[in-house]
Amino acid sequence: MRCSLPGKFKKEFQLKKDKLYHTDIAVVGDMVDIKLTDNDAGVITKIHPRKNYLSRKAPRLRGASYRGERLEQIIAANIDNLIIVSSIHEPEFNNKVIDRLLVAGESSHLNCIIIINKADLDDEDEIKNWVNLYKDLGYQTFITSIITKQGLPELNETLLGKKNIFWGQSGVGKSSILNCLYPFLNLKVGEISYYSEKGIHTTVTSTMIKVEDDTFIIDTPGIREIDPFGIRKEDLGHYFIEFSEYIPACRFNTCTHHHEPECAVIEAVENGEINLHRYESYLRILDTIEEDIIF
Ligand SMILES: Nc1nc2c(ncn2[C@@H]2O[C@H](COP(=O)(O)OP(=O)(O)O)[C@@H](O)[C@H]2O)c(=O)[nH]1
Ligand SMILES: [Mg+2]
Ligand SMILES: [Zn+2]
Repeated sequence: MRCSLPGKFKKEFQLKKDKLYHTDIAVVGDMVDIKLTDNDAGVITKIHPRKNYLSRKAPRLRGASYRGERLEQIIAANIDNLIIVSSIHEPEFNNKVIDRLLVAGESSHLNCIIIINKADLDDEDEIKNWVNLYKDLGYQTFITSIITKQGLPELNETLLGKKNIFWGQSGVGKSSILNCLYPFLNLKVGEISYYSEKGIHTTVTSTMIKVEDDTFIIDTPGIREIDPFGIRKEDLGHYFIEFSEYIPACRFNTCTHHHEPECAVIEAVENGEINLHRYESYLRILDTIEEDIIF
């Protein structure tokens, strides 16, 4: 139902420890109360508290002056599954993108599921080691193909009765997979999200679609990057789920597992208990967290 959002909801800011955060007022997935103004239109009167939400640092706009404050952009709320979609080739498999999305999902308390698509392009079973890595970590991991239909029935089962948000690089096959599962969606395939020369992408809002009773899909067209919001350096390790058991044994409780002496995480990497690729992803993300964020 088409609803308007009264002005009083529109400009809300939240003050947390001396810093201002913009809060997106009503987002995809929010539960709201509405008042009917017509047979098929209404006004939002209340937005209910969120069970969880997925957010990212708002992209920097050219010429905008940020005086230290960080803007949080909420993408969707009250989600069950974050479906991280990747492909074996075209585009080439990229574990660092998966790990970054896992951090976003873990820090937002979502159930993370990994899809590795385009299995039909994997002649040599190159992907096996990656699949085993994520399965061993405990993530449900599907290898799929829209050509052979491999993995799709199992994926379908997993989505049932849940609110599922699909995320991944452009071209990995998100729309194609959704079309296979739910042909009536008729999503456009092969659409490259548009970026202007200045690197600012056009605003495309995500939408939530009911595909079966109690089963919902959120597609995120045009949103390419996710830079997790509000994670401190010393907390990042907790979102690499296999690090958690080692972290308490680090000498310093603010250990960032980077250079500190007697770091149990680094030890576990050195003796092969933590996968080196995962640790490299960790270091890469750690490097992008700014020191001066105070929460
Ligand atoms: N070989 C192969 N190609 C696929 C598969 N899934 C999608 N594609 C192709 O990959 C391209 C991008 O797909 P699309 O669904 O638009 O990706 P999206 O950007 O993630 O939504 C299209 O040309 C699809 O036909 C697959 O399983 N195997
Ligand atoms: Mg698409
Ligand atoms: Zn450490």
